[in-house]
Amino acid sequence: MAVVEVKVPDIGDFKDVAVIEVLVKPGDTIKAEQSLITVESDKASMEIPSSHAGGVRELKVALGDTVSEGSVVLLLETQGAAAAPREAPAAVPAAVPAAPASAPVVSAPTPAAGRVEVLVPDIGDFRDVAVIEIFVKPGDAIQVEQSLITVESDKASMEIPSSHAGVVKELKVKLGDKVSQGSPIAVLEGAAGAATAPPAAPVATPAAAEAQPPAVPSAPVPAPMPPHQPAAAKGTLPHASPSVRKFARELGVPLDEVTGSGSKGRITQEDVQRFVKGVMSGATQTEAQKAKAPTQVAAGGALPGLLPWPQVDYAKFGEVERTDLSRIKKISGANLHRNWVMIPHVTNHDDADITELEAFRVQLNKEYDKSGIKVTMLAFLIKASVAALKRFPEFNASLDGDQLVLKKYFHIGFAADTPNGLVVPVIKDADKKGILAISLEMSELAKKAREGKLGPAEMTGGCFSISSLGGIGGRYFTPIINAPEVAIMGVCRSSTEPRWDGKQFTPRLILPLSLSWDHRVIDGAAAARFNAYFVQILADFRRVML
Ligand code: CAO
Repeated sequence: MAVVEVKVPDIGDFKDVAVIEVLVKPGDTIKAEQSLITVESDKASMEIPSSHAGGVRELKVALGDTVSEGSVVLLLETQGAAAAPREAPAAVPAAVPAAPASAPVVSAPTPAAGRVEVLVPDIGDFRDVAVIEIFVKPGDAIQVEQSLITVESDKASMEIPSSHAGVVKELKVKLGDKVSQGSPIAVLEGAAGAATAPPAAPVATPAAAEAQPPAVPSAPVPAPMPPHQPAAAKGTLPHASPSVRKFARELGVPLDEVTGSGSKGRITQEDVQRFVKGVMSGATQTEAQKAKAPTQVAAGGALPGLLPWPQVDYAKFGEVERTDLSRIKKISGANLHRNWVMIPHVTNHDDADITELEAFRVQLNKEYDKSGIKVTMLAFLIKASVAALKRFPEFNASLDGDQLVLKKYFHIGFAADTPNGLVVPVIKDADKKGILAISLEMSELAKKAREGKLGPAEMTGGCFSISSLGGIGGRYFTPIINAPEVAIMGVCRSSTEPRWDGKQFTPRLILPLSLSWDHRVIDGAAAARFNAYFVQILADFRRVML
């Protein structure tokens, strides 16, 4: 056993660069070539691999530290003869992306006066590297040194800046193209003096002094780089260009919580903006916010002003058994709790006379007996919901800050009881489907739900939900609104009851309904009208066509 100091290798012109990610921790066993830290300059980021295999004894860098060639990254405990520290580990230079992106861009004058073709400069060992971001488009006026594209190799990404100011006339690259030194990036027009400037002359800006092409490591790359190995403790590393990382840092956005929409999950500036928007609107929570969220009450925390959850030793009173909550129960529980706490719920109960509708349903089931389709009451309730949502659009809405988002589509969710807990599959565009199609789709979705095979797309986008306990029993209940929807219809078991028809009591099939609604959006009169209309439709389903 020996202890090796793993140092930052020759990383070209990268000097005093910030450590933005530490990918290993004391106790980790690492392989030679495994990435240890990511460093970042203004324009490029790169991962620094280990020269040796071994166990991490001590980290010598922390996030935010600045390092240069020779800085000690960590102490590694290694086995056997290979343990002796090596001055310039052979494997390391392979990781060195050569050029800082502020290197001057060689440009070629084009025949047209005032036009210049901006080329990829000397970027050291970067060859045939993929274009992963394009920051400009034809018509854009750009400045000298403004980033044009980001290129990426296995280990590092860098932005390529423009050598000239001007207006982008034509782009010569597209996403996914492979470029090397000399590849054309764009044609600029109106580049003052650009056409006459000697192609290799450094751009006359204050940045020019440090904008020299970097010292390219002379050692040839010995081997292809191993694939990126994320730190076990941190999970997958966020994949983003330096400018996006910088942008996220400025806004305090935790990049590892942002979902990337770029190729291979790369995080773009738009993704960061979307994340911020989500957090500001309350639609997204950061991990830090979640840790403080009231939904943690059940785990032993307490809402401000409320008593803490009682801690009871149940075994003192008798035999007990503990089981873990299912994944679905944990997720739906947290959602239901938030909705219950945050939405001012009111529930209106009503009764619908479904005597004729049930007779029609039974008749249809006889007719379609051999087709494999079972016409369910729930399908009629979905269709009735669509009609009521059309009549009362504020029920087909969501709150977004001070605005109401009124939906012009009709996607209806239905609560399904599964062995693992409650899920709400959604019938999309229920307004465009008939009772048979809805019945068929519902039974397929309910089957998938029970088998735990529903995909996220089948459970999102709902406008209004129905929770039917009709197959089980009960009279009325108070369903919890499935936010960001603003209302939900609860349905219980129908039963035959005497109803006065003006002359006598007659037996009628009565369906109990319980409509919960968000009092921030809907008021009591509207809810009563919604229910009255719903009841009217169920009593005479021909009205659905009106
Ligand atoms: N009144 C009387 N009988 C009813 C009825 C009602 N309102 N609704 C359904 N039934 C009958 C059906 O006709 C069927 O009878 P047959 O077997 O004789 O034909 C039986 O009850 C079973 O129906 P079902 O429940 O299987 O079918 P469905 O279309 O009514 O419901 C589904 C499908 C997925 C909604 C249901 O299986 C389910 O999961 N329900 C529970 C929903 C739930 O948990 N809600 C609570 C959410 S809040 O925690």
